[in-house]
Amino acid sequence: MIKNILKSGALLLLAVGMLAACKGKTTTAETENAESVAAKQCPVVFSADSAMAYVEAQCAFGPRVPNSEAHRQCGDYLVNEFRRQGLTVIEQKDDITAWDGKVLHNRNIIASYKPELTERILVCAHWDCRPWADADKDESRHRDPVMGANDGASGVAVLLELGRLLSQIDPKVGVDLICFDSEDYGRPYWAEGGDGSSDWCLGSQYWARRPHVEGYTARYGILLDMVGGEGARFHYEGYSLQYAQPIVGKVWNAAHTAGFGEYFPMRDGGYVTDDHVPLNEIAQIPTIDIIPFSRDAGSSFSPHWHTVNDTPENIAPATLRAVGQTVVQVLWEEQ
Ligand code: AHN
Ligand code: ZN
Repeated sequence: MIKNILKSGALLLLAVGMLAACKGKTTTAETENAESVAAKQCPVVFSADSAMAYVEAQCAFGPRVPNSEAHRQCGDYLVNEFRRQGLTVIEQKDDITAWDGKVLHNRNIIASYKPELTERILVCAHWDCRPWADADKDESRHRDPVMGANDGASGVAVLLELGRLLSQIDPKVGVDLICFDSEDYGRPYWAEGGDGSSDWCLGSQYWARRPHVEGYTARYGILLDMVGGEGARFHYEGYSLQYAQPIVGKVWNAAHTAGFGEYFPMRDGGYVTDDHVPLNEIAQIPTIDIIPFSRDAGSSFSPHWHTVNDTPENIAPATLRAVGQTVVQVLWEEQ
């Protein structure tokens, strides 16, 4: 709405006073104005409190491990919440056999804004929880499930808050918010089987081979994984640079424009096998991963990763906001 007014030259004078506090988007007049650098911020505010409430709502069901009652109930909650927001929801329910021979009742949930538009942006996260807290310092807890406040709920909470805001952001493209299932079912260290990489990301592998709409494509995709950690820093992820370097540039620039540059250092991180890999390699949609980078040895993304302490108390609303506002900025800039 605000954008439409600003784009109309005839209405600009009328709009200036009204929108002075709203920091409208670029017009010729504004780009020539010295203050226009700060004036590119999107006025729509991503709420940290709302996103935090969405983390808590998911965790209140318990660990959303595939085939569990908590998983079924949370899936229903996600579908209902996106529908309540006015989005069009398609569910992909299919049985997928995992590395251990178990049949997982996989449920990918796709919430679409303006499904009729062919130009689209995809934003995604996984919503399932890992059945095994196999990185816990207490070995006796390794077969307990992970609550997944950060590893699961955080990315989905950002998707839910984006769903609430999409009509205010009013992007000029369609948007698909995709919750992938069965990401975190990769083989634990004590088990045999699997090949160490294709046993992860089962829901996104399935979707990439069989998207919810025949012939589906998107300009690009953004994956959110573990976006709620205290003190998290998001470096450039390796596969994202390999397959979608311009999108990495776009998103990191948007973070800095939105005022959250300190969370997004413009430096290389590591390579992470995550849901964006099948999207890039199978669906051929250039997709980046926003995932925290830890310089520590090993593969820990945060101190609570794959431990029983990945709980809502250890989520920082400020981190959810930094990531969420960055994606809001990206969508708002999209024409
Ligand atoms: C591996 O550690 C193989 N992949 C990281 C992807 C992941 C796990 N994201 C959340 N949990
Ligand atoms: Zn995980």
